[in-house]
Amino acid sequence: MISRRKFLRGAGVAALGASLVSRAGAASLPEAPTQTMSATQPPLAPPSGRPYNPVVTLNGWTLPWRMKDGWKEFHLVAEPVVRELAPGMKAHLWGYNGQSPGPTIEVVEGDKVRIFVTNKLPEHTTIHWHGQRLPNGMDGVGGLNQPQISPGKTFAYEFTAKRPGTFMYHPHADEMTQMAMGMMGFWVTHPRDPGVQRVDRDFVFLLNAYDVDPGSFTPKVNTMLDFNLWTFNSRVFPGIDPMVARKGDRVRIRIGNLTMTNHPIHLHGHEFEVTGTDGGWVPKSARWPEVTTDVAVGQMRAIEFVASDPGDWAFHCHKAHHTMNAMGHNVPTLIGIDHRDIAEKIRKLVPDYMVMGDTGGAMGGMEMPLPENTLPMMTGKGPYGDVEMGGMFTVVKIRDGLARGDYGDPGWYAQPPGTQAYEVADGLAEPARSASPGGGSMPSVSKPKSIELNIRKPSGHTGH
Ligand SMILES: [Cu+2]
Repeated sequence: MISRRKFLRGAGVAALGASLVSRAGAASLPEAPTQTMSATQPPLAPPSGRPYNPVVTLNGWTLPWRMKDGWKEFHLVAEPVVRELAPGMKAHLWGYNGQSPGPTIEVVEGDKVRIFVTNKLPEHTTIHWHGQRLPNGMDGVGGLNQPQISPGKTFAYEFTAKRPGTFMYHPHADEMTQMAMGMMGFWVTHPRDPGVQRVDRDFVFLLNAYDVDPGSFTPKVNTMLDFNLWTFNSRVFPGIDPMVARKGDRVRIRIGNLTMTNHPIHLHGHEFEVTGTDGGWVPKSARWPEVTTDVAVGQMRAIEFVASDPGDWAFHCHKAHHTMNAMGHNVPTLIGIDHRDIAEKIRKLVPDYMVMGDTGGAMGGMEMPLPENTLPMMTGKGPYGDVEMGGMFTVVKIRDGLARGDYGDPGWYAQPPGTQAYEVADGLAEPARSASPGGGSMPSVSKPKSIELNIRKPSGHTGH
C-alpha cells in the first residue's frame, strides 16, 4: 500500500533545498508516495492526463503524479531502503521512494514532464534518463550536464517525452556504488494513440544483481562481475511473482538490463518476437521469431507473444548460474568420484561434514544449516516437488477464462489427464531393438516383417 509522506507537506520540508528547485517548481513540491511492499501492485490507471494502457511492474509499482499547469509532475526521493529479495532474506539497498528498484514512471508521448529529485542519501547523486531525447542539461550526468545533487538538496528535471518506448533511469554519479546498491527504475512512454502497438498485458522489470555475503545485509559495491544474487527487479526466485495471462492475450514483457553482464532471457512453450529495443519499435518486417533473446548491458528489449497455451511456463535467464542464489563457486567438480571413505575420516574431525556433488549437484531437498538472512542456492516448491531454481527465474501462468485485467496468482496448473510426462513401469528393461542382420534375435522382440530398403547410391559426377 502507498503511504503518504507527511513530511513533504510540512513547511519545514518544503524549505529543504527549495532554492535549488527550478523556477516553476519552487512554489511547492508534489507528494513523494512511498511503497512499503515488494509485491506486484495492480496497474495504475491514469487518473488524469491522456489515456493509455498502463503497464504492470513485476514486484513493483508505478509512481503517481499530479498535473500542474500542463506539466506532469513526479517526485522521486533517493534514499536507503530495505528490500526483501525473497521471503527469508532482506537487503539494505539504496533506492527511490521506499523500494529498489524505484517506481516505474509512465507518461504519454508529448507529455511535458517535470521530475523532482530529492537526495536523502549520504552522498551526492543525479538521475540520468537512459534513452530519452531531451535537452542536454537534463541528461543527468553529474559534472558534465549539471552539478551533483548534494545530500539534502532537491533538483527538478524538465523535458518533453518525445519518443514512445521503453526507458530506464539511474544515477550518473558514483555509478559503481549507486547501481550496485540498487538505484534504478523503469520508464515507459506510451504512444499518443493507445491503439498503436496495443497489447492486452504489458509487464516490465529490470535485471539487476547484487553481491551480498551469506549472513550479511549490504551489497559489496566493489564487485565487478562475480555477483551472487541475480534478480528481476531486486527479487530472486521464489520471491518473484508469476506473470499471469489469459489464454489468447497478446502479452508484452519489457526487460531492461542494468547488471554488468548479458542475460539470455528464455520463455518456454511459446515463440516471441522482439518488438522494441532501446531505440524504439522494431518495424514488423524486421522481426523474427525467438524463444531466447539476449539482453546486453544497458539494453532494453520488449518481447511479445500470444499466450496460446495454458500452463505454468518457466521464464528465466539461460545462464545456469543466474538461476541460483548465493553460493560458493570455488569448489572442485566431484561427479564420478566416490569420496565416501575419505568423508568418513573427515567426519571424525568435522562432525557436520557432508558428501556433496559425487552424483551431480542436485540439492533442492537437502537441508543444510544456513546463516541468518541467507537463501538456499536452489529452492522453490512446485506442485511436484523442488523446482531447484533461484535468481532470475519465474513462471508465466496462462489460464483459460481469466477476467481482463486479473493479475491474481491462479495457483498451479492442473495438467489435463494424458498430457504429462509419466513413469514407465519396468523402465530399466532391455529396450526393444529390431533384429540385426547377423541373426541374433532377442526373445522379447517379435520379429519384424522384412523391411524393404531402397537405397539410392550416389551416382557418378560425369556430367561435371
Ligand atoms: Cu543472466
